[in-house]
Amino acid sequence: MERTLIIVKPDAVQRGLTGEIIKRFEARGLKIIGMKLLQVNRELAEKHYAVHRERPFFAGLVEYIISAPVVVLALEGTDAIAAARATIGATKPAEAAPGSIRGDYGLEIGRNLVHGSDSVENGVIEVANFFTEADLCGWSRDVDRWVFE
Ligand code: IDP
Ligand code: MG
Repeated sequence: MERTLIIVKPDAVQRGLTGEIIKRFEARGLKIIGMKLLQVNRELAEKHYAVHRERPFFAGLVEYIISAPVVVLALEGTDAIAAARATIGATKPAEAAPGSIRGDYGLEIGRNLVHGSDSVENGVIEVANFFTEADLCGWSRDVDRWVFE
């Protein structure tokens, strides 16, 4: 089972799309093992996006992510990383496929609604950046045998 960190970014929360976005991951079969609303502080934002530190958009990206509350989720499932990223869509919303979150709700790269981890290793690291093990709930879902073979 892979783990991925999903962030419903400030623009999505402000636009009232939180439920719509969570619904898509949940309906896909990904299991929510952690979820909270928080306003990210600068230190955590810079840590989360450390890989982009040298990029010209880094300062604006940090300002965006700390500007208002986000909802973070830890999701678990078979191929959770690839499945979640496909559900999210391409980084540039204008290029994201219709049916994906960014393809249905976004226009600009700087307001692309949602984050999803990009590798198994980063999924583990990013979940740990936002959740303690005690925050996570390793529950047994009754429908799991109808989702996981
Ligand atoms: P991803 O979110 O699809 O994984 P990344 O390349 O990891 O995309 O970039 C992280 C985030 O940084 C993007 O989701 C977007 O919010 C922001 N970003 C990336 N490139 C640009 C850009 O050229 N201008 C403004 N923001 C950008
Ligand atoms: Mg990324």
